[in-house]
Amino acid sequence: KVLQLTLAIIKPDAVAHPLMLEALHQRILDNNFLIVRCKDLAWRRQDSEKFYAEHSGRFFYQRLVEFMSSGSMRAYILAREDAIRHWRELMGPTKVFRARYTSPSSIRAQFGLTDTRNTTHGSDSVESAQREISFFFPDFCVGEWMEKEEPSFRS
Ligand code: DAT
Ligand code: MG
Repeated sequence: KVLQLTLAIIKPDAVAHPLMLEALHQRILDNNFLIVRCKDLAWRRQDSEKFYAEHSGRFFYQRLVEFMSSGSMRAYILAREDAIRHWRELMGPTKVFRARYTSPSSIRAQFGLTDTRNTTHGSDSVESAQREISFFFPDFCVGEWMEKEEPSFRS
């Protein structure tokens, strides 16, 4: 099994509630993800616009950009076999009400407030994972990490 990295974010709606943040952190550990990097940060509006540039023009873009720069969030680099797919599965569908119907035990079903305030983010492909990891952790070098930190991981 091949180790894969993904970028996960706990969004401002969840970080604002310490117990929710704690529950989500635990959820990551309980699902066999290795936490490679973790940091708390807040975006300026322009960071938010840049990160979500692919959605500019969509009806929810302004709302999304404003929300994502409204408070602290927590970003993770997570490692696991098939990490991208597993994390997205754990999050559930983008839309909270769909999540509640189709994946009631998913993070977005349990904690999401609205389709925009939906608790977490996860990369959706190998390419976006690479882009998003360097967006948040510009100094992170996967080769160096493999070599120096000798990750042993569960799968
Ligand atoms: P995902 O976060 O599941 O990858 P996405 O990339 O399509 O979903 O959209 C990015 C974020 O934009 C999403 O997490 C919340 C917001 N969003 C997407 N679709 C929306 C909608 N129909 N209404 C409100 N917000 C939406
Ligand atoms: Mg997306």
